[in-house]
Amino acid sequence: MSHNRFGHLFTVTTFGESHGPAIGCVIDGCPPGIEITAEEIKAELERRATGKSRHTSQRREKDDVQIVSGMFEGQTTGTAIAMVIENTDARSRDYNEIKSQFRPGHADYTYFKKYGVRDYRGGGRSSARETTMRVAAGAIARKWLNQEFGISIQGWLAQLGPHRVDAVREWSTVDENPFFCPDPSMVPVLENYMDALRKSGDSVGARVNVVARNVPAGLGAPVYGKLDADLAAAMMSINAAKGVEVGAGFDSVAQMGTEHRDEMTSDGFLSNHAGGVLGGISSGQDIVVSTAFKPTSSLRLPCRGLDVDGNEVEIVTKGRHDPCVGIRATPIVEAMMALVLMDHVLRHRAQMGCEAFV
Ligand code: EPS
Repeated sequence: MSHNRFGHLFTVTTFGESHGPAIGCVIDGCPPGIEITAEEIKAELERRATGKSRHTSQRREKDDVQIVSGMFEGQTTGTAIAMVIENTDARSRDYNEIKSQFRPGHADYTYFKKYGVRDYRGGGRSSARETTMRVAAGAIARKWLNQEFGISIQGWLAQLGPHRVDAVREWSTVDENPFFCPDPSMVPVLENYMDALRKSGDSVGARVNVVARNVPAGLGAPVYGKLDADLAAAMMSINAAKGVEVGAGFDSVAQMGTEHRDEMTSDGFLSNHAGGVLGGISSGQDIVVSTAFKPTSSLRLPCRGLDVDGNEVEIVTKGRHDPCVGIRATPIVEAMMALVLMDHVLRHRAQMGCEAFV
């Protein structure tokens, strides 16, 4: 069983818990010769990290990544890459009172039902802390995809609670505000909304979109290796993900065939309702994926719940929680897009040989 491993040829195995000594990953199948430094990986990690604004968890992790294998003189060697990050700011005492309680809406309950063991410290393995390593591995995949194919991957916040970001106004603003919002005029609205939300003690959901450009046609395979199925699985594996759409997604339900089909001309496709995937195989169009994140379930507002013995108890969660986990999800969906594409490029080459992309 390999439930902590992602991918087929470019595989990423993550390990570690939120309050354990360290988290880490092992990447197997990475091509040699990718020039990448710990600083470049750190730059990606910084985008996802907690404590970067008042709108996220105030836990302060340095996220100093140690590359302990698979790199020599600044490049990947082709052998297993191992990366480790120490946890330096875990505060397990915040969780003492819910040691034997299940937070409603949280994985506490199902982990216990499955394993019969309760690692109450910061959510243990179910913590979003694990996504750090996806971003670290994604940084390597991204770099290679860009070098080999000019593939670029860009995520953005498309909705936060009731506030929809209707249009991408300026890509450059995505990394200039704490929300990854592509519309600068929305940022003050989101700031005010989040300030009020934080004071109320409640949490809210969000939608994060991602687009991959310059993806060659041909990635993905019938019938259980569909690119869109793998993308959906990858996004759904992110903590708090509750829904994924590819292209027009659920809007397809109300569309007519004449509207949905992406007509083709010698100049290319006339629309992209398919989101860049036809029959599970990339078409060469932009790949567009949207992911819904539920509201954070760790709340200081009391609620009814159960303890491990089945007693009804009032539950109050302390600690440094994100009022909206979706705010930090943009770098994570980008990383998952990169990991899926990297794996599929290698799979396509493995089957189709050197001429795979002619
Ligand atoms: C998280 C709960 C919080 C967040 C954590 C994710 O953990 P703690 O209560 O220990 O501060 O800070 O996020 C991170 C540490 C991170 O690096 O993303 C959760 O339950 O998912």
